[in-house]
Amino acid sequence: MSMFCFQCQEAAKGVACTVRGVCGKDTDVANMQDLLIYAAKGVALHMIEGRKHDIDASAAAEFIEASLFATITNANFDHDDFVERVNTGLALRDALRQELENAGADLPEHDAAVWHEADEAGMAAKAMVVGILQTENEDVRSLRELVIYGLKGMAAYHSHARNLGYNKTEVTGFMGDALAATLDDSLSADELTALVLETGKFGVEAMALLDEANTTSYGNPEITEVNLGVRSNPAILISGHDLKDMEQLLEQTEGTGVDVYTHSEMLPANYYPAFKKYDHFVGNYGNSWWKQDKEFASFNGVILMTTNCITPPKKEYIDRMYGTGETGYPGMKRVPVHADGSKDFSGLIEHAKQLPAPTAIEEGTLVGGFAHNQVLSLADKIVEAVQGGAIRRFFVMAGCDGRMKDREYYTEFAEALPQDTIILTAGCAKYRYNKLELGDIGGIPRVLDAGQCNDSYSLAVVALKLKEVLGLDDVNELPISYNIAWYEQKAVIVLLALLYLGVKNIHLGPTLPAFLSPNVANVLVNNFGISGIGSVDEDLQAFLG
Ligand code: SF4
Ligand code: SF3
Repeated sequence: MSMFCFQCQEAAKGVACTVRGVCGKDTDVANMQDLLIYAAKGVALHMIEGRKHDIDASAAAEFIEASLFATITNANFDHDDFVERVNTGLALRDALRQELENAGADLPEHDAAVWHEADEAGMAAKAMVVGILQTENEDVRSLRELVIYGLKGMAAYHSHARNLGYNKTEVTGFMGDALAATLDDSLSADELTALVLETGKFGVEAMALLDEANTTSYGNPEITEVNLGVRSNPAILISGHDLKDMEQLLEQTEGTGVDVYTHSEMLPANYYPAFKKYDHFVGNYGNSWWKQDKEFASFNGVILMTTNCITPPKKEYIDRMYGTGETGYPGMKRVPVHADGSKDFSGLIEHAKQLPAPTAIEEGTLVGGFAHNQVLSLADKIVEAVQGGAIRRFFVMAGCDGRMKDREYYTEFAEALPQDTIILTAGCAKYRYNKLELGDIGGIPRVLDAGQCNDSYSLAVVALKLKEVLGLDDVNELPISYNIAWYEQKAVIVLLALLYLGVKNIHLGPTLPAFLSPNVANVLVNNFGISGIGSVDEDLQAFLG
């Protein structure tokens, strides 16, 4: 058995993981993930046909979204869960097919629309012939996968919005259309390139929807000093990106004597008015996802994963780890869900009460909460600082963190930036420099954290607003440079969204995606000025002249 996965920045040797994922994903899981994406494509073909006959597509859309999300890097490592998901998809596809037949519609003929396997061995064999390498032309393969990875990020963001009651059928419809388009051998490279850009357009829509969902539900993030130390109560550590889970956890832990802390991408929950009001919400514990082996161990209490990134849990703490949403890991417990979709954290609370309080690993505070509303309330001050020369340039350093040594570049780059520059950040990339003492410019901190990776949208809103206030014609005339770090597929949709918004000359690191063929990489270089990173000195020189 072999596998082929090159969807993240840590793809083995910068090419692909073929024996076992650097992330810890094994061959069986990788192949079953491929089969799930294939099942989702089959559902998509029927969804498209069904639309012409007014057949309800909501279950199909939800399945496609969940499948894309569950296969994102570091979300789900549970082989049996993927087998079950594939079977659910086939049942859904066949039910839709029956409805199409009843309506006298055309029935999709592609293999993805009709295949069946009787057992797991057959499914494993099928998985081997529907993966990425089935597309022989490397440029077509590259463009198809670029679309699919963008869709994975889009699905994650739309799913968080959906959990808050926000659902945009244009976005979910596009996910189905684009996924089905990756099966279409008649599409030219130019047509697929156009589809890549359209994916960016819908990425903007998904992120705008999630921004609306988050801020309407929980208020606008505001400047906040987040505590990094610990208290002496037993506690639950919540990680991932889902704010609806955060809300329910805070509600259910209130008054129980169990404290709540955030880890990694949940840090920005500290910035929301609706969450800050809870006294038992203590602050943030630890750093970005890849340090969880040490930090989950020393946290001592219960750990709740709402989304990626999970690293293979150590035996010291897997028995106190719980997953929800699309997450999965063999041996990790699941949070029970009530019939109305609400979650039952009572078991986690009782479990936490049996466990010791967290061991302190840091103290002090860190400041964040600079999403668009907060930044725009400081707009006058910022514009004055830009026009008066106190702020020379902004550096967008959003995106992901990862365990590779060459990511030290981002800490060094942040340290080397001159004092009259400001870093705009979002996503777990920030952990490379958010605890450095970088000072402020006239009271404006030099690192402005907008929030999670999806809140990179906030940075785009700020850029567009600054363009308007400064009376510029083009967003690229702003004194903003982009030095973005990527790891998984949410960063792919953020990148495609920025390209759609017309942002040029983005530097992407620490390495360019393995899934970009040389020709596709050339298209991005020639049309959008995308480049990789060099040494800190060379790059500073290039950015600042
Ligand atoms: Fe490798 Fe990344 Fe795929 Fe994991 S997600 S198997 S590390 S390319
Ligand atoms: Fe981080 Fe996984 Fe991407 Fe949401 S938690 S940014 S890597």
